[in-house]
Amino acid sequence: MKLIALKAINTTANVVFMALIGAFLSFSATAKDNIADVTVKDAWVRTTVPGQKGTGAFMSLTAKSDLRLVGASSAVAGIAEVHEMSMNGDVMQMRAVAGVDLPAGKTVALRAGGFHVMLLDLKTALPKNATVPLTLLFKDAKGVPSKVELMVPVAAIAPASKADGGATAPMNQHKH
Ligand SMILES: [Cu+2]
Repeated sequence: MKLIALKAINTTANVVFMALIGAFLSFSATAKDNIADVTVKDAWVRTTVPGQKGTGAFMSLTAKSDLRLVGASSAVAGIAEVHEMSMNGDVMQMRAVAGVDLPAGKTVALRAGGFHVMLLDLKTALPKNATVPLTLLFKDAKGVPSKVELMVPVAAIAPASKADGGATAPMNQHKH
């Protein structure tokens, strides 16, 4: 009888131990999913016409501490890349870049003709007034990753900058 009781205690201890391991693992996962302290303003994604497979996302980013925009992802795109557009003579070219530096406190614009987030292999047409989920991926100087999740409106042209300077709502605060 005593032996059984001890076994039961032992099992309970194991369960507690496993729960602690689980808590530790989920804490580790949370640390990998750091929310970047970046203010995103005036974000928009350009509309597409049927059959169009790529489009750009534009916004201004202000990081609280030195960060680098290193990537993006979106449920509507098979591929999302950080791109830079530039003029080569008369020809507008764009290419994927490794990242865009966001010095602390400095607002960096991703806009037509410059840096942008390129959404490729689009899975759906993006008509005006649609909303696109977009995750921006950052790294700090030590390589620690962080991210920001957004719901970005689709528009044909850059929306006028909001007078109140309202930040684009993070997804978890987004209201319909
Ligand atoms: Cu591009």
